[in-house]
This record gives sequence, structure tokens and C-alpha cells, in this order.
Amino acid sequence: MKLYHGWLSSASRRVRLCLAEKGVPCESIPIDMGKQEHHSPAYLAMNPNGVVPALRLDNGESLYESSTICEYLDDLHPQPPLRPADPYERAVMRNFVRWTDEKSLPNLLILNWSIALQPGASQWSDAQLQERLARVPTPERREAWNRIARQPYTDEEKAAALENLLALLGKMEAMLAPSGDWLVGGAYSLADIAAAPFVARIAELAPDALSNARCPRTADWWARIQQRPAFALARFDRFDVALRQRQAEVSPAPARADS
Ligand SMILES: N[C@@H](CCC(=O)N[C@@H](CS)C(=O)NCC(=O)O)C(=O)O
Repeated sequence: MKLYHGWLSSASRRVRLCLAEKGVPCESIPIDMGKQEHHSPAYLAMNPNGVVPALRLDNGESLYESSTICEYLDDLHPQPPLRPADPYERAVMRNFVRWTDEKSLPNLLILNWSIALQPGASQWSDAQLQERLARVPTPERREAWNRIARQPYTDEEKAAALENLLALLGKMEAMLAPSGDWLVGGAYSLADIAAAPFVARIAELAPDALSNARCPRTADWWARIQQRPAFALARFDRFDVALRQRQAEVSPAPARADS
């Protein structure tokens, strides 16, 4: 299998964590969103929504939507199980994953894009922007690219996005109260995997909000997630550090005269 993904993308991180938990070998194909590699005809044939990730299967078929890919991996490699056996708990797990897709991801994208893509996109000429927008397959994502290039999110919008993202912590505190260590049914599941990329970014953006004093159960949960061997394999590199490294690779610092 081949995973087409972004190192900094939350939906991609979710699938990488799932693959690592399963111990499933998978070739890594990083996608550069700044270069619009996810809007090429070849990529759109795998994921018509023009977003990452996409999983290319050995039989030549492809899958998209991170939550669907994770469930597929759990069907394909049932050990260790990552979904509750109980139908009600499984439904609760799915609703939580969906909640993170609908509530957490759009808000995190506002914050991430503002630092990762806005500086480059704001330099595009009108003609370049039109040419790029024409390749974006959905109106929602076209609007997001247009905004980041021409109408950067205001400080108020970014503050509201962070506030909305932090709502995840309240939800997790409530879910962790009855079930103990993990979010649904007392066992580690795709719900925990879905939440991990968002909590990782909250830990970077608003560490105080994730303190023991503010949300003790989620803070403990985050410590447990980071201790799992799969966590290191999934490579949740610090966003700002990874971004600086990427920028240095694109425009290397001039060689020192004495080097
Ligand atoms: N619901 C999708 C969301 C995927 C998504 O929005 N991915 C973002 C990165 S986390 C992306 O590729 N954005 C690129 C774009 O909008 O052009 C999933 O879970 O796979």
C-alpha cells in the first residue's frame, strides 16, 4: 500500500498513527500542498476532493477520508482491534470521530494555513491565483484558498478558531470521566487516534489549556498517548519546527564565507 499524505496534516497524522498501531507496512508518499500536488489529475483520480490523505491499495484501488481509511485498516488487519465490539460503543466512537472532522479540523486549518500557506499564497499574482483556483475541485476548498491568498484570517477569526478548537478538550474530559484511560468503552480505539492530532496541536498552540489544572483527565490521556510506541512512529513533528525546516529546504541559507 502507499499513503499519500502531508507530514503536518491532521487527517494524515490520524492515518499514520493507525498504520503504526497496526504495524502495517505502507510506503510513504509525502504531498506538497504549497505546490498543489494534491490537485494534480493523478492525485484527483485517487481522491476527488483534492485533500490529503489518500491510500493506494495493492490492487490499484484507492481510498480517501481518513476515518474511512482507518476503519478499512481495522477490517483488513483486525489485530489489535481499534473499534469497540459493542455496537452502541462503536456508534459513539463513530460520532466522536465525525465530531472532530466537523468541528476540530476546520478550525485547526484556519490556524495552520495562516502560518504555513498564507505567506506564500499572498505573493501570487491574480493570474496565478486564478490558475491555481481552477485546479481546486470543490467550492469549499476553493474558497479557503482564495481566503488565504487574498483575505487572510483576522486576529479575531484566529482567536475564535482557537476557542472552537479548544472545545475538544471539554468534550474529552466528559468522555474520559466514566471510561477511564481511553475515550470510548475503556479501550484504546479509533476515537483516541482521531483526537490525537488535534490535541498535539493544542499542546503546541495553547499548552495552558491542556494543563493538569484545567483538564486533568485529558492531560493524563495525552501523556498516555505519547508513551505508546506507535506515537513516535507516526511522526507528529512540532508544527513550527517542521515548517521552519521545510522553508530552509526550499530556500537554503546562503553558504557562509568560511564554510
Ligand atoms: N475529511 C477529510 C479531510 C481532509 C483534509 O481536509 N485534509 C487537509 C489537510 S488536514 C487538506 O488536504 N487540505 C488541502 C486543501 O484543502 O487544499 C479526511 O478526514 O480525510
